[in-house]
Amino acid sequence: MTQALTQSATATPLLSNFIGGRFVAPTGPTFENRNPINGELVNLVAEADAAAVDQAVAAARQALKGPWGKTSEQERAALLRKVADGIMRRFDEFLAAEVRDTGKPASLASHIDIPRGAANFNVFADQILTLSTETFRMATPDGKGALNYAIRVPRGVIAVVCPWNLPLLLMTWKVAPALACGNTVVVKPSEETPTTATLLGEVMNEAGIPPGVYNVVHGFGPGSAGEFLTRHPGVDGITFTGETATGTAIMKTAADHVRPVSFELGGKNAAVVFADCDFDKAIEGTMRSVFANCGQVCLGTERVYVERPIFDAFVERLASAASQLKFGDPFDKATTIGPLISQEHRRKVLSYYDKAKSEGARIVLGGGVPELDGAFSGGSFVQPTIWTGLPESSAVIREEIFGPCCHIAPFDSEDEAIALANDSPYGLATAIWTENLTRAHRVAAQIDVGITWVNSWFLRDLRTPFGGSKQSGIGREGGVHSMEFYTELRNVCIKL
Ligand code: NAD
Ligand code: 6OD
Repeated sequence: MTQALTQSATATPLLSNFIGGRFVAPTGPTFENRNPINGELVNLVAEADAAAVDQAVAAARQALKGPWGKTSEQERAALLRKVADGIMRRFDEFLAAEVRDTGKPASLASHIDIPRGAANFNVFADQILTLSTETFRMATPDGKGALNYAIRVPRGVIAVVCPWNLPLLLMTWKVAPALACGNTVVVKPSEETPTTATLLGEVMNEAGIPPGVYNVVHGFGPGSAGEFLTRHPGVDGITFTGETATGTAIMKTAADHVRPVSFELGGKNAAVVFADCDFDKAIEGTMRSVFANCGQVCLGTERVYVERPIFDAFVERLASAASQLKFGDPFDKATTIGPLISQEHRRKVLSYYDKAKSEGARIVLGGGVPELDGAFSGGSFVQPTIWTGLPESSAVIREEIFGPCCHIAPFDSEDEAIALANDSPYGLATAIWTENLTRAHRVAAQIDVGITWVNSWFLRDLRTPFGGSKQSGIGREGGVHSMEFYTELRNVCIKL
């Protein structure tokens, strides 16, 4: 990284806020960014105080009034494609930064996080060029009629508040459509993963995005940059991905000045495996849905329901496959699972491992901390874990853990499987495994979630509606649905 990092007083590199097209000299406190692989200090990060957030919102407002506000859809689409190209040109830098911040295997980040970061810009560049609105002709008493047509205008300054599990992917999933629609943004990346959002500032400048269109402020939630930003009266809309409890807090804040929100929140997702599934495919897919990214995917499976005739075989095969997951250097191709994001998150996940044990679960696999040699002894690793035998009322089955673990329970009928899958305050995603497509359609329509995969998981067409039901979110993003949030419709009525 070149401009985003400077030398701090202690000689540890310092990551700056990006405001008005510049990396600004820090004025306030700093916080540490540590590598979850080994606990080593990666760099310090400049925490944005209320004044810095003010500056970022003012820069975003100024840019709306400047040349950005007058760009055509075609011009914005061309600029977004340059941003996508810029990410791909600096692929290795983004990869190294994402791996350092998250500890995830480079094989995963190079396959999902970084290419999706670029793809988000290309997809919404396409989308903005095909966006249409409605028109209505109406009769009037004088017989001459009137014509109504709708136009879309940008919402304004958008606050983008992001989590740490897929930092670049989830941030650009919101920034790209916001910019495509002509908004300006102030991004608050997670305090755990501040780097790729900052690096993107350099790419924005290289691509010719005007100063102030894309801003980044670093810090925490309450009493820090997250709260300063979402509370700011200069923000016209808030898009947030993170925990349901945080969404609740932000929604209360958004009520002041009546700001709209788009929320992608937590999940406690079920997989439903019927006896007529392709067994190998179901095992392979469930391995990914439970353990990918060390279980830190909002769409991930933490509850697996398996039809009784194949229950024992499924448990045994999944445990056998999961026991082969390999910890290690994230850049080693043999490494298939990384650490959790932080020691704090490890304490949370391990508290559920303890709870499962004390509630009498059968621990089929794992349940603790792996023994790793010196290089990784300071890392926040936990064992991949599989349980059976808990009652559905257990906190382990009801609450989102966000770790590499699942509980597997048997079912005896389709209706029972649907009821079990739906028995959750969350409603984000589900995966159904069956070779009977009539059953797949029937079951998919009855599961209360935003996204159902049949015989796959996390297979994404970015034009489709993405979001959660119940406490898993508000609104849908993706394709035209993103455009609905990032623009406001105005009707023009012309008397003929
Ligand atoms: P989090 O809610 O703790 O933090 C997310 C962001 O919100 C961070 O940037 C944080 O600093 C900020 N924040 C925290 N409190 C705030 C406040 N009061 N005001 C303003 N900002 C505040 O979430 P996390 O731990 O970073 O991410 C994991 C969670 O995200 C899980 O629950 C996961 O399911 C969810 N998630 C959901 C989706 C989805 O698409 N539905 C995608 C990814 C992650
Ligand atoms: O693929 C996406 O667009 C998306 N928002 C994925 C979310 C994953 C959650 O961890």
